[in-house]
Amino acid sequence: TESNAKPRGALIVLEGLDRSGKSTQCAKLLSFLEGLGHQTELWRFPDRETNVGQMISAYLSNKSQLDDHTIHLLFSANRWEKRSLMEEKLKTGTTLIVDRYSYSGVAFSSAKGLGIDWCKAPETGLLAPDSVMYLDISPERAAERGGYGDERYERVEFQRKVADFYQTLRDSSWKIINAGEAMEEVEKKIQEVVLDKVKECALGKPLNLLWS
Ligand code: 2DT
Ligand code: MG
Repeated sequence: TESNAKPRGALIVLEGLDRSGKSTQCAKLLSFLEGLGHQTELWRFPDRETNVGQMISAYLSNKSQLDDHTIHLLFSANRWEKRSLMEEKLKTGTTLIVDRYSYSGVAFSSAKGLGIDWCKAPETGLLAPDSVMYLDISPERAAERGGYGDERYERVEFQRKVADFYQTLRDSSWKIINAGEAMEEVEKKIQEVVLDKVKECALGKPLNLLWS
């Protein structure tokens, strides 16, 4: 059909602890892909621009208190409200680089003590990434990098728990990138992975759903 004529974009997700370098690498990846002429956008979750996102932002900066289940569902709702636009962008050929996704959702809430299956449930039916890259760094090493801000979750002991849940969540398709290496090395590794994926998607790799 007409709508299948255009090669689709790839859904690329970067995950990792706070201060693992995700945002820096996402920005570098965006200019790399744009430089090659690929239609690309950089997204991030939480998306603090929406109404739901503003509630999340207030919670993260300790301006509001919410039950752990409630904030979990808001993070999920924040992805659901972007789902149809995400699908449309991918299907019309835009590659999306996404800074945090459902894995952050599950890892952070599980680290607070919520059941992992309960955490995964509201993510079911969201679009599955074509590639998950995990920027691997120890919580101690991450904390040394200019330290944390004063948002919720930015504490070494908590980040250690988050790292354990990321371990539990990851499967063999994840690319584990050593984020302790020089920025340029990390950048090159990410580029290799992404170029392969962008090609696969353009050649018709089907878009899948979480968690299957
Ligand atoms: P940033 O510092 O990247 O803005 O993230 N988080 C994030 C969750 O607890 N659940 C989620 O679903 C997502 C996407 C990770 C702000 C903090 O929010 C956490 C760090
Ligand atoms: Mg942060």
